Amino acid sequence: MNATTDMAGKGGTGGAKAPWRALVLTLYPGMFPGPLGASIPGRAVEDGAWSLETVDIRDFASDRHRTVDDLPFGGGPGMVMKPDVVDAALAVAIAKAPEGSVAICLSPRGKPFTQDRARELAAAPGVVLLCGRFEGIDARVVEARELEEISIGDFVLSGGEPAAMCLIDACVRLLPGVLGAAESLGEESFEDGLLEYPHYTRPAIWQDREVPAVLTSGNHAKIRAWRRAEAERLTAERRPDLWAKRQARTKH
Ligand code: 9D3
Repeated sequence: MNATTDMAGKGGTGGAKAPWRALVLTLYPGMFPGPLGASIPGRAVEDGAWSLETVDIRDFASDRHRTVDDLPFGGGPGMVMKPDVVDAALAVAIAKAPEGSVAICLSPRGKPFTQDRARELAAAPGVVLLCGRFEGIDARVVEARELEEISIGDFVLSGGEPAAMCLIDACVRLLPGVLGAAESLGEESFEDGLLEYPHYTRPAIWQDREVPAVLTSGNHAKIRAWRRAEAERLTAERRPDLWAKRQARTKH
């Protein structure tokens, strides 16, 4: 037995745990890692907390033109990704993925992505993410592979890739050891369904604008109360949906 097997499962800091794994199926593998190679997710890859692998869907086309799409049955605009090609790519990705990984299709018709789902996916061994292009993917392959369809919001992207990057980013920052202690603590205070209060730093006067006087008063009880009131005001104003939920929950 060597040092590595000795440490297995001991929860030490020696990187003994298998990395969280993201396998991304795309027609544009060159878009990755993109923003996931920088900042927090980039550092976390270097630290061995997670890994990213792309699968080029076009490699699974079977004709000499490497066709991945075809006309929609029933007519209408645009093209549809072929089920046989997408399924062959999925078979390879799922075989590579750790047991228990969650298979997802990024789709504008999917269920809205949430922080709760990010927490659940971060707790899984990894994800297999199918990025659509054209009008969409043949519905039969989504059904046959029991893919969970996820959307990142009510706006139209050019494809699933930027949505996959958002999902991965949201999960990766929740992996153990990825955020520093200070960043993790900040997390909890804003998980009570409120938007954040506004932030200020030096200089105390900038372009004739002063920092709210309470923040330089040294009265920490008053500062806490001001921040809470600002958070509530902003939430009620900008996010009536969140505000209503919170009112129902806390019965103020
Ligand atoms: C006119 C019909 N369009 C649906 C709104 C077709 C269409 C537009 C854009 C089909 C796919 C796309 C590409 N978008 C995604 O793949 C996507 C997406 C999005 O556009 N918004 C929010 N979340 C997501 S997840 C994947």
